[in-house]
Amino acid sequence: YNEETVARAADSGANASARFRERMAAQSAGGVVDTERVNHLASRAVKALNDLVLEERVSYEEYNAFKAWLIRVGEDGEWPLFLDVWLEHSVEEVANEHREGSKGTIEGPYYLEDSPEVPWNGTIPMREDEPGTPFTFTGQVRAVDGSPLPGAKLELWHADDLGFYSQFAPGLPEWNLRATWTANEDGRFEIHTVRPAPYQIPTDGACGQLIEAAGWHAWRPAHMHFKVHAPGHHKLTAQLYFPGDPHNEDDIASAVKPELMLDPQPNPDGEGEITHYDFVLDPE
Ligand code: MBD
Ligand code: FE
Repeated sequence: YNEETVARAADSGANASARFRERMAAQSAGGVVDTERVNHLASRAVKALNDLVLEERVSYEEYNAFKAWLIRVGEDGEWPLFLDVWLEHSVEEVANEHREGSKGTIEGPYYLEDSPEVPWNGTIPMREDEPGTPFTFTGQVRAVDGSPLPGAKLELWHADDLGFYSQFAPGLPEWNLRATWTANEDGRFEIHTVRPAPYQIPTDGACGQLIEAAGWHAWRPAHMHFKVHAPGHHKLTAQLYFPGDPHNEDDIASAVKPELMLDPQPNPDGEGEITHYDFVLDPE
């Protein structure tokens, strides 16, 4: 890819922050503040940081470096990235503790609502010369009692073969590699797309600065994001992964689970690879 299409942290961060703000604004029903709960959580958070300073004997030099870095996270618009990479997995663990159906995992910073609708066996919007291995994905959406859920909606978004997400990296068509399928009368779907590449979070912003300073790495294994929903059922947010990816064991976002592994095989009926995965939704 050339200079013009180079993704910059400040751009993807600003987009992620703006999109998040829009979604929150659309949802806000003027929620009542639970003073007790805020007091409890905020006090514990402040205490945890104070304990850290005291236990680790943090210096003014370290304190000021931390302050400068926090300011930069905001300037780079990387609060969504930072929080989704290093905190969301615990929130997801709490939220889905009692799920009976398929495992979920984190949403991450790059979800967009209202992606283009395609039929139950449709192809994802992609460029004419979209790089990457053609990938067919079949499956069924079911309830926990095993009954199929006809008309279930399945949203998919994933990075391209260079690890870029449309609307967060420049130079990509608006809805590239994002779509919504409607399952057929048997709850089945058949997705046609290309295999995503491993994803490196932006290295030129505040998160990248932290990763470099701490000697960490910036990689997530290749993954496909899903939201699956049907009337009367809890919406499932998940990601699916590919066996053998070097970062399945050390995902920077701690979002890989053994139940979320695909098993792609050469497609006997066409180009590229084919895989199968069923989604089971919990009743509301
Ligand atoms: C991603 O693509 C992602 O899925 C997460 C969780 C964080 C950063 C980038
Ligand atoms: Fe992702």
